[in-house]
Amino acid sequence: MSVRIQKLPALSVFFPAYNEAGNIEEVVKQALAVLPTVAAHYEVIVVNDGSKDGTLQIARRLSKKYKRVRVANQRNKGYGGALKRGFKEAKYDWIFFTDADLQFDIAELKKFVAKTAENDLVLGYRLNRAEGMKRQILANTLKIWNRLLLGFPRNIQDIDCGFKLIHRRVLYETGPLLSDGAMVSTELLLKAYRADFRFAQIGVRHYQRRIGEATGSNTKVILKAVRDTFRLQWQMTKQELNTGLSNLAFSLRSSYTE
Ligand SMILES: Nc1nc2c(ncn2[C@@H]2O[C@H](COP(=O)(O)OP(=O)(O)O)[C@@H](O)[C@H]2O)c(=O)[nH]1
Ligand SMILES: [Mg+2]
Repeated sequence: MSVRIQKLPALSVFFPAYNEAGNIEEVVKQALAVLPTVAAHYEVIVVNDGSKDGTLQIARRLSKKYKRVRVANQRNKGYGGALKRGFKEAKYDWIFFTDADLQFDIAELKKFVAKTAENDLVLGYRLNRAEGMKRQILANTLKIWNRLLLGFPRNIQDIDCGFKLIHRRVLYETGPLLSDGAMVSTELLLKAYRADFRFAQIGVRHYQRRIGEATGSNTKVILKAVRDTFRLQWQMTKQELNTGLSNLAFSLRSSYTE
């Protein structure tokens, strides 16, 4: 029988935020309303990724008003850079992150927490994708690209869904993440998958972005993602070569001493 967890002892939540002045307050409030129902202790971190609008000022004001909210500020590094900062700042074992643009409903986190007893990662997949044609074509191209170039597993349904609950042990194992851009999700999941971590997938609703601008599919972001794929592929090949070589050295050494 599977165990349904209702409340985690502690949970870190962070939001990667780039120019989300019109959304950040509502997102944080949504989190503060849901979190007491899913965790005994929690913290909320807004990772301001070099926003050019008033995101930082609003986040700072919220952090003064709510003691569980804090701000991590950095110059703009991209989605991956923002995730890395969030992981570094998070102090609890379970870490949840989602986008700061109100495209998801944080209340859906309850279903995710229920799966934590037997998993290391609980991954959202979008039941509907509230985005334009261009974006969907891009997403499908990226999916094929990931499969061909990196051997990405077919059974992970939605790599880029910005709604993930992860145990810290996964991050120790996957080592320092290489990608500062959008490829970070591919890198994280691929490494976790190869390290045999247990994962569950849950469908979540996706809502239209009402305020602010989605920059996830602009040319700069795409070019960075392409470059990161090659870097990732090279890094993983190197890692495999190293393991292969040390295994070989080990078997040579043991046959020598036998
Ligand atoms: N595009 C973009 N998003 C960032 C960056 N840094 C953090 N983010 C956040 O990453 C999340 C996803 O970005 P978004 O543009 O909505 O991507 P999309 O929903 O995939 O189109 C949002 O919460 C952004 O605020 C960045 O440099 N670029
Ligand atoms: Mg978005």
